[in-house]
Amino acid sequence: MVLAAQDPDGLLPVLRGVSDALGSFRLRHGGGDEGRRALRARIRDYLVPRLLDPDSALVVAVVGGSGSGKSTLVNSLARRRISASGPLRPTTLTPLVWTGEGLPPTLGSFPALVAGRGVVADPPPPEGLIVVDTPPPSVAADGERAAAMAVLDAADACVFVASGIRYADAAGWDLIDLAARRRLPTLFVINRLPRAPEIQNLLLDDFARRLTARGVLAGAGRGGVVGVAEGPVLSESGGLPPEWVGGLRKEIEALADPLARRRAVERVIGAAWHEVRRGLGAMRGALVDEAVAALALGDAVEAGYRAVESELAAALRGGRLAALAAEAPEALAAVVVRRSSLAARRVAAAWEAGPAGAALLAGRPDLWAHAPETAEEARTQAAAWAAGLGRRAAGRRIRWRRRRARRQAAMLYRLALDPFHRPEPGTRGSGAFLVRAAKEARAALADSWRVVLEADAERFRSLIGPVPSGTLLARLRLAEEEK
Ligand SMILES: Nc1nc2c(ncn2[C@@H]2O[C@H](COP(=O)(O)OP(=O)(O)O)[C@@H](O)[C@H]2O)c(=O)[nH]1
Ligand SMILES: [Mg+2]
Repeated sequence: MVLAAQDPDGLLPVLRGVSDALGSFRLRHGGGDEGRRALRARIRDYLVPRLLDPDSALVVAVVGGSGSGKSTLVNSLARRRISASGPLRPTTLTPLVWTGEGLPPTLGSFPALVAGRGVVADPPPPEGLIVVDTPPPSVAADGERAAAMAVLDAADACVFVASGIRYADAAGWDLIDLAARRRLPTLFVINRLPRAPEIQNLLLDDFARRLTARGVLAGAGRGGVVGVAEGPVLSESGGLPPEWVGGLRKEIEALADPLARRRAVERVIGAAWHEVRRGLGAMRGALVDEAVAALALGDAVEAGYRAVESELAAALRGGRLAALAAEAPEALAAVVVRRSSLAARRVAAAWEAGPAGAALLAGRPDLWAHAPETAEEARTQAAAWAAGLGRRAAGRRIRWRRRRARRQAAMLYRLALDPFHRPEPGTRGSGAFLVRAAKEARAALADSWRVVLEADAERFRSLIGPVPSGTLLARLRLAEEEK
């Protein structure tokens, strides 16, 4: 992917657009949000800054298990105690950047580093390199992700340090696999080897064999694997005497050779590019799954609440709620509150049947009943409806005396809830007018109940969130990809 490295002017806007698109949605229902975040981070935190400045120093992440001697080796190379090392574990709690040219932009997502904590410039590191000492994999940077993995995500090369006695432990394979997936030039160090050369050779050969079997060691043999014998740690530098790490220093300095460095960066950019392209394909698929899941969840909400709305309106029209005619408006509120619970239960039952819905319901027993604020909303609506009856009953005869108006409103209340009730003969005012007004009042009551139910449904809708659009799908494409 040399091409990618040579045409940043054309690529950068495309990559930034894709990164923005990736940041504009969440995969809440179909899964894959971790992948979305990782893909965005790869573009924003590695590809874009690296393409902007492909010739800046190579960022070398020093990673490995706790107590393998990473910090001691970094101090040995610096010949000064720049990184705390010690028997208490873990000693290194945050990444330490040893750099002669400030913080590289690829490490810009570490707030502490950006604030200048953990950045060392004196003495300068080997020319062309920025060396980053990392905490062991058990130390998280943000949330659950290991800080060492996060540094490795930002690096251009890797030094993996294993302890001479524990190199065969499973610990660290995640780091090794990530470095291999990113195609980072990687130097494998077995540290603290026994002094006897024949045992050293045995261990180095065995380690190389294991790495080759896992497919993470380029080429056969021991190229890329370096041993460092257990030596005396000097109290003033916190590292081994310089001659103990001569071999390691040579290997690390070889990474800094300008030609090798450029080739390495191109290779890593190429791998990132490939990963982004493949990741975007997967992301488009995940987005379609997300849309399908969101639509299905939304359908269940519409079906649940709409059905209850129309059942309730039909009951009112059919006189099945006639008993309410003798009750106060609070009883009208109670009816719609109970129906809200019924609708909520229907939605929850439908959601529970699928994984996306079940995930949204988890830990939310409240979703099986009406929302707490629905009772208040129902009371407000019922009171407003009842208060509006006087005006309806009066029609144009607004000059009625107050007592008469109250009587007419009460009649309308009764008629609206009990459509088959007929005013007694002799009631003043036109019977036909009252029947018409009652029909309108019924419609208004059904409308107010719909408002209450819709408000109750809102919490389900907001849990679903927006349904991804087709436009978004189109934005998750690199321009050069075939449509
Ligand atoms: N004697 C001796 N001790 C070492 C050597 N390498 C590391 N240690 C000790 O092992 C402990 C852990 O080392 P450290 O560099 O903090 O490990 P890290 O967790 O990988 O950074 C410290 O007490 C070091 O002094 C070595 O080559 N010789
Ligand atoms: Mg350390």
